[in-house]
Amino acid sequence: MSIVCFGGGIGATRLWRALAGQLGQDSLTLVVNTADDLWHYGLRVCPDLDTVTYGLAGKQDQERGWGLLDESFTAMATLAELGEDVWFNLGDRDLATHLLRTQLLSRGVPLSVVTAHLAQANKVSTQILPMCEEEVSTEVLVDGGGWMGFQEYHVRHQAEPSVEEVRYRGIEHARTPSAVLAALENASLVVLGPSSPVASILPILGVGETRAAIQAASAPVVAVTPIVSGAPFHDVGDAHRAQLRERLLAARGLEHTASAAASLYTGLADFFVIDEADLIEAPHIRSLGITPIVARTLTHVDPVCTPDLVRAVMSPTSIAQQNR
Ligand code: FO1
Repeated sequence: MSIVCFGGGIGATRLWRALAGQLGQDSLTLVVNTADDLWHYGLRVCPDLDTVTYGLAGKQDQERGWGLLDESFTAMATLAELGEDVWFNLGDRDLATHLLRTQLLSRGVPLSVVTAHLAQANKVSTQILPMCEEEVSTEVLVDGGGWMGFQEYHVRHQAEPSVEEVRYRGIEHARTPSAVLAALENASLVVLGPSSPVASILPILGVGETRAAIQAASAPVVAVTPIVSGAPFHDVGDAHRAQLRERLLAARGLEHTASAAASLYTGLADFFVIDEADLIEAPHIRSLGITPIVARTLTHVDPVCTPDLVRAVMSPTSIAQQNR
């Protein structure tokens, strides 16, 4: 079993951990968004790469969803004492990752090699691939303001202002890594994770020939909804991420619904996993040429849902076998 998974960040990492737990870490290849990376105090920070690495290593702070367990923020508190406006928090232990990454990059080591080194150092055997080597930056045009970087909008401005436009600066120069193409050729299943479609999946699909290579792969492609209508927010972070997703979808003229997310994967996804609460959206998804699969997806609200979601994500492999 060889599963190629696209997406990163908090939502997708929960699913990658569940799949790795069931099938083994070596069964997965993760292709991770780097368009929300930032340079901060001279350091290259790759939030989605780090979230999946820490998540698979069992070192992720589950409550925050990002950063490391047993973290302290003394360096940030000291920067504040020095008069800095600290709006993006790098934990003291997390800083070590950014220091090492930045030093290796400055010596000419490619991001993919740095990422593999960090995975190995964290005892993670899953292949974790950045979506590309080139720097791509998600930027948003906010209502009444100018263009700003993704993290500035998401963290500093708490995704409050509405967004008129989203762009992925530098994407035209980004090339699909050969390791991504090789993984897709050997894949038995392709998964588009429950990540924010506009922030975390579309930048990956926009790189070079990635979208075309997924379409050309013989493996079935299943996407998982990040949106469940009427779901209770687990915590403040959950509510904030929903608002961010909603604002970014609105910039594309889309509603914050599972079927709107599915519409972004038309011509690409064969299957789309929706939550049982959104059964009513199934006909709409079918009309997009995508087969809906219904499951209990809120694994962070109730861990009991995890086996059901894993079963749903894996089900296209048995359908593909039956059709052979
Ligand atoms: N998210 C926040 O809401 N506030 C932060 O200060 C913050 C810092 C941070 C540092 C390292 C890291 O890997 C992630 C961090 N995140 C923070 C999460 C991050 O902004 C996002 O949730 C993702 O970029 C979206 O996937």
